[in-house]
Amino acid sequence: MSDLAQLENEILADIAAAADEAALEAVRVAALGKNGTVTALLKTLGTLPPERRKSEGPLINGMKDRVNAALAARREIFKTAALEARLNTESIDVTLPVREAPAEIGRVHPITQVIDELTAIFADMGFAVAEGPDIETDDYNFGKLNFPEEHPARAMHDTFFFDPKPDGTRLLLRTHTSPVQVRTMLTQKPPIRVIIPGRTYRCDSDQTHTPMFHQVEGLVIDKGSHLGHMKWILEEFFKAFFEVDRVGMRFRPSFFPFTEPSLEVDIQCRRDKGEIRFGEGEDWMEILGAGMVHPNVLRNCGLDPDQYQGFAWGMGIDRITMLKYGMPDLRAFFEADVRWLSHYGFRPLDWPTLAAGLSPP
Ligand code: 2U9
Repeated sequence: MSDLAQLENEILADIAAAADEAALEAVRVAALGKNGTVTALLKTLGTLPPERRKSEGPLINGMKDRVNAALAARREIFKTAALEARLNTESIDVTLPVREAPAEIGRVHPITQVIDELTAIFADMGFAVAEGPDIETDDYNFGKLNFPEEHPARAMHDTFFFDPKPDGTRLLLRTHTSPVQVRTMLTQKPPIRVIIPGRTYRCDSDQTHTPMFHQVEGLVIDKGSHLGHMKWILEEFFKAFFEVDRVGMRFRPSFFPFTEPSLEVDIQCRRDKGEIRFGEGEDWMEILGAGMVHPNVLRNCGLDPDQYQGFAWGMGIDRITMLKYGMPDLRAFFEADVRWLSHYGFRPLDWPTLAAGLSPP
């Protein structure tokens, strides 16, 4: 056997014996790499006289082609084996129950749902949503809202204060969303129609109070705004929110530093075996506070009270959520218990719209 044939047999035997891709690559490099045995033979061709080059060239090149073909065939075997191994280990049991998509498992918190509902109702009446920071200045939370210095109304808000700064001023956690109205009036020209849903904080904790709670306030400022407009807006809101055809409302005089006159609003209801129905019955439930924006507040926010009037209202979101969806305990809202959320929460794709119905069927 010629040396060439022997070398070829050796290489083909090595290829056949290679146990995996790495071993096969080593055989290839030893034969066809820069310093490989076949490469060395090919290099000698250039130094041979023309007749020998003519006779030996096809022999060496033929051998190189057969080695390449053997390498490719062996590689194919490895590939097929690897695929088969994967198919054997990655089998799918089609009889297993289908795992639910995250959008099916997740739940929207009832407060988020109610904020989305409020937003849909007021957006339909031309209101924009305004937002502001939870950490506020004393001036925006109290001063501009006509709370006199050292007035008991400030103490009634049970404020969480931060440590005073060197200049004596101190920040606080907003006790109501009203500073957002202040910010809106200072930056936007009337007519203004906004609602402000958001978190508020008071140092108060018992069965019906949590230190963090949610409010929605509304504000309308224009040249001829009056309480008649507000009555219509609130009536439309309650009918849409509680999904009833009519609501009886009762206005009682009240006091807030930031409104004059100030009033409290009750809605008619019937209490029946622990259930409450709105829009009918002989009972009344206090639901919100409201009033005409105090002229001092308008002035503090850069508006001329002789030119502009406005009305505002505020209510607790947590409470109207409990009333609408029959939740007995306020504290459960903030306990992050996934069992409570899967019972009371809402499906993420049931987005409330006026056209499709606010609350899911
Ligand atoms: C500006 C002017 C007026 C917002 C108002 C109330 C009455 C009110 C409470 C109801 C229940 C808060 O969650 S609650 O404790 N709110 O009674 N809020 S008028 O009046 C404003 C706000 C901002 C510049």
